[in-house]
Amino acid sequence: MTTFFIADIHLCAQEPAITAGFLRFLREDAPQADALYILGDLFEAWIGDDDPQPLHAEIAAALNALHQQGVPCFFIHGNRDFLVGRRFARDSLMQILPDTKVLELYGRRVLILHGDTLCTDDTGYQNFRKKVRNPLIQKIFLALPLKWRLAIAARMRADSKASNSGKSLEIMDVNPQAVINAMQENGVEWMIHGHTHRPAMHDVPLKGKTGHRAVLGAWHTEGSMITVSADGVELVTFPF
Ligand code: OKV
Ligand code: MN
Repeated sequence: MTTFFIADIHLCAQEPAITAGFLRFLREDAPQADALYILGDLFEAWIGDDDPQPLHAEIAAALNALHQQGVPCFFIHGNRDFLVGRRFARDSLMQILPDTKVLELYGRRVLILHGDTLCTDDTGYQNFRKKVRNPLIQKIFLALPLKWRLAIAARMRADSKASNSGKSLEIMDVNPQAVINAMQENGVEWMIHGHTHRPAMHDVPLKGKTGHRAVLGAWHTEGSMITVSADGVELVTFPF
């Protein structure tokens, strides 16, 4: 009786070792879980469900196969794959959740989210987010020909790489008050998120008690997950 959480796999055609590691995880590890939650940035980029990349169909098929084995899969959008939509959800059988969600797991209330909304000190990113998360702007972008979307996205990634190189590590991490606010608004003592690529377990000072923040690692050279069971919450790394 264990629920698995992962995030920041950042799948892309240029990183076949990560893809192979993720497919092995879905085949060999994930079938043991009660449910699998993917907390964003499953893909390095996403410009619409109509992108004909073979990688996308391969991942949809593998997630679909996990569902057929009785393991439901849930997905929260990340800052990179926020355009993953209904068609990919249908093909993969994963259920797309809202950006924040409170789970009741083995008697524990757990807030789950990608984590980018907690990085409130990065005002440049939060301004970018407001624009690309606007439903009207998304509708217009998705109506463009695939070739235009590919070109726009490549340009945006190149620009972002250039601007991030000037940002400090503190700006890119979560804001401690944003963490406290999110936990108190949702009445939880546990939070699980990814995004920062800083896997760790943190204590959070809440009114009268200590909360806990579990942070997932990115899948660079090994896998990272958080398991939740009646016994507790654990951060686990494993080779591809
Ligand atoms: C994802 C990020 C590129 C960060 C563009 C409207 C707009 C969506 C989009 C294009 C880019 C996602 C979808 C990508 C995340 C970047 C660069 C920085 C910090 C529009 C809606 F504005 F053009 F109309 N995009 N892609 N970045 O390449 O996957 O998260 S992406
Ligand atoms: Mn992210």
